[in-house]
Amino acid sequence: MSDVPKSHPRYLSLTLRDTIVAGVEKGITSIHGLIAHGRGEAYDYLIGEKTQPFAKTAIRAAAVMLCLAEHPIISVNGNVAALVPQDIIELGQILKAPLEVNIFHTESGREQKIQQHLQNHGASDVLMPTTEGQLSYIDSNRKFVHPEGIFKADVVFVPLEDGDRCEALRKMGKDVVTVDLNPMSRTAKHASVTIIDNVVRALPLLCHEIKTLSENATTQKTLAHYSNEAVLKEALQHISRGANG
Ligand code: PTJ
Repeated sequence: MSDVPKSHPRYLSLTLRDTIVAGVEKGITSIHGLIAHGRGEAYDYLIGEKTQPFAKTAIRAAAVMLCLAEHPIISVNGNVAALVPQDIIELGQILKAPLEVNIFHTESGREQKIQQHLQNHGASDVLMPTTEGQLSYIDSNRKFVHPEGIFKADVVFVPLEDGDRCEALRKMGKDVVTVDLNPMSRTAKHASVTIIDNVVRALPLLCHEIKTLSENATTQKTLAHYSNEAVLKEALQHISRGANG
């Protein structure tokens, strides 16, 4: 870890950078993940580095969608494994859903390192990509999935996605819940529910929302009234108000 003093005005953002750099050093995060993180930082800056109302609306819908799923699955890439290992494991435990390692940039041994990293943090059920399960409409490494995981799932939680798989999953009739700071990304536009927030803030809130839901009886009304398009529009309006204000 670097020696950023706690008094630094950008302490949180700088420690997150340390975390993602450590992910690369451990071999779980791709070097490309640093670029993706930088892009995320820029959008986070624009949304005010806080969970905004449009994200809260999406978190509520995401909680309901994941709770109502018959076979929910949580897809984990190199950035997510580095930034939020504990929260992603907790989400799996609350939903009783397995985690599945699925990465875009193929690097020898990285999938196994992510699996091991999650297990070191206490995960018991971590599925791995296979050649038996393959997604249609996609040519990248992300097409290799587990037959009992992403292949079979009706709802896929895919934070920090690069777009191609989100579209493929939707074409295959699956619902996709994503977390993406960029409201203009292909993933944000194609997902069923897009949480425009930093994954480090959104995941604890999502876990809390699901716990509260299970205590109160899950309601389909939230989903019936949810519009992902409206959420994306609100996020863009929020960004442009900031830029103009
Ligand atoms: O481990 P791999 O090989 O699967 O690679 C993972 C990355 C993230 C590198 C890969 O999926 C990729 O290249 O993604 P993109 O196309 O850069 O898209 C990532 C999206 O996540 C961008 O829209 C970023 O703005 C957004 N993002 C980055 N960091 C965060 C984020 N969204 C939420 N929270 C973040 N911390």
